[in-house]
Amino acid sequence: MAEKTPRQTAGGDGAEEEARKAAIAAAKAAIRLPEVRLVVLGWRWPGKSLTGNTILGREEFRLERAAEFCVKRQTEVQERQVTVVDTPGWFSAQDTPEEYKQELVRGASLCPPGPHAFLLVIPVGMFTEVDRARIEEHVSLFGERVWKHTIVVFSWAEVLRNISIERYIRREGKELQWVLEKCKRRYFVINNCIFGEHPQVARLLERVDKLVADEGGFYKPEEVEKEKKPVDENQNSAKEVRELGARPKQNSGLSLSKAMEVEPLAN
Ligand SMILES: Nc1nc2c(ncn2[C@@H]2O[C@H](COP(=O)(O)OP(=O)(O)O)[C@@H](O)[C@H]2O)c(=O)[nH]1
Ligand SMILES: [Mg+2]
Repeated sequence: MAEKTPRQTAGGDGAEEEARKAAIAAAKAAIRLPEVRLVVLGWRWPGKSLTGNTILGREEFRLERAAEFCVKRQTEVQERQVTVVDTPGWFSAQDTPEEYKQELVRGASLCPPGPHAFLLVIPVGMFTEVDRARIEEHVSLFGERVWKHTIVVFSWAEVLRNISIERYIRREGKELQWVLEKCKRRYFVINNCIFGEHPQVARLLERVDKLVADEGGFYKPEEVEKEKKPVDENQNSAKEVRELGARPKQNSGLSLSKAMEVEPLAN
């Protein structure tokens, strides 16, 4: 470590300022979180739980259509303590009962002091205005700041076959673009057909490092509570718990092909 000499401090010229900026940039680039806390979001059945398993490298989350509660799991991944909170998600084609919304929001407080990133899992396929609106409705339950900590994770990417993810995004149009713009075009293509040792998990965790460096920390659930109006308990009169026979979100007409490795993008 170079010591600061009196000459350097007294100077205050452009060179010193440049050096200071370079040091900050280097420190930012070198951030490697020893502990990573993630919350997985999305509608039901796009592959949230499987994405959680891919990240943890173990079958920690059950793949169930009628999940009702958030589940937290922790393990060491590449010398980091990684926590994943899997959430039940929302219904793609019907209203989400208030109880489920509250459970969704609870997910963020399950990994104190707060998640570094929310992984919004979107299956590659047809993406409609309804999908966009439902993402907006449910992600916004965490407050506007949640977008600063959100990374879109594309699942079912093997259906793309020879189409690049960039082309897919362009082709899907403004609804999907809207979601990507909300999270500063942070996205990652995960291959859930690959289980175990694979560089994709390290790359995803590096994305989280970068997000934390860029956005200056993690998402704090309590700050968002202040930002939002308190939930009116009286609104929640419909106490009956509806049957959770959620159907899978229909994927696009793109046919499922042999699994291919989809490299995460360098952006
Ligand atoms: N081929 C393929 N199947 C997937 C992918 N992601 C999830 N699945 C399957 O889709 C179904 C739903 O996955 P799950 O993780 O339980 O969805 P969740 O409801 O969002 O948690 C399961 O049968 C998974 O095996 C993927 O990327 N590719
Ligand atoms: Mg699940």
